[in-house]
Amino acid sequence: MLEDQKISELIVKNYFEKLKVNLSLDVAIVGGGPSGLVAGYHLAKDGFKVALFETKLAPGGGMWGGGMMFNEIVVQKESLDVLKDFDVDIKDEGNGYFLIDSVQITSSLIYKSSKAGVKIFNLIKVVDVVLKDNSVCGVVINWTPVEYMSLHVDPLTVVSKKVLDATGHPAEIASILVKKANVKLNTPSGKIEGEKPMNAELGEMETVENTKEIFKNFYVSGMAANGVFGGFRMGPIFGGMLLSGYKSYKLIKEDLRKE
Ligand code: 48F
Repeated sequence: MLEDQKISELIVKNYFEKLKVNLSLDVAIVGGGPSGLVAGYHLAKDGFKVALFETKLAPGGGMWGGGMMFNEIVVQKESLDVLKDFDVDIKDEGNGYFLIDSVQITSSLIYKSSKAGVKIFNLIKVVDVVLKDNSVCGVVINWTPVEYMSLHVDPLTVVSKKVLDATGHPAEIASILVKKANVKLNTPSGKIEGEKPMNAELGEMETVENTKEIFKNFYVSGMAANGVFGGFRMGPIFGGMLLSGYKSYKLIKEDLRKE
């Protein structure tokens, strides 16, 4: 016989165990778009303790919708190596352009990163960072509905050796850091430079170049990196996002191993 109470008990017990274990991390990833998911996948595969916080119900960020809701994405040949781990069908359209079903790749990134060991917490918004001795050492989280409804409810803290801002166009966490602590980032002006208009060629290059540690223990990837460094946007071509996620993984791994 199925007991209604037992079903609830199992969910509550397991969720709170998972949350408790993940209140202290090697890497906290903010945002479940393509760059955050690729970074998380590799970090978890290497044995680091990684959690990813996604404010929406479904992780995946801007990848589900392809271009203007046409659910196909374009990638360039430079990103094919990163795609090998994700087992997706890739259609060669010639001249270095490749096409992938956006639902297939997005679901694969989520599935594979979860299987690799990334603990994904959806419906949780990162609302602040923990700042101590001039370095970032954690994130501050709250339920998304609490934030949407502007309820006066205090958040909780997750400590983390490294934090990755993979929040896409708004570069939300870097913006919070500058706004609240007036810190100097590792950018030309020391502030958020602001995203430039569309230029796929430059945007794709820049998103990888701009993937960096911009403050002690605090990294940016994907469109957040271009937002912070003043790079161009690139629209529905996603190779740069995957490569940026991979670069952030390598940077964070090297820094964690040095410590
Ligand atoms: O925007 P998003 O997909 O990030 P990305 O990895 O990729 C960008 C592309 O999708 C696209 C593009 C490339 O052609 O221009 O835009 O840089 O995913 C960012 C995720 O972060 C979540 C947000 O809901 C989205 O799923 N997010 C944003 N702010 C927060 C957050 C926050 N404060 N806390 C938790 N999640």
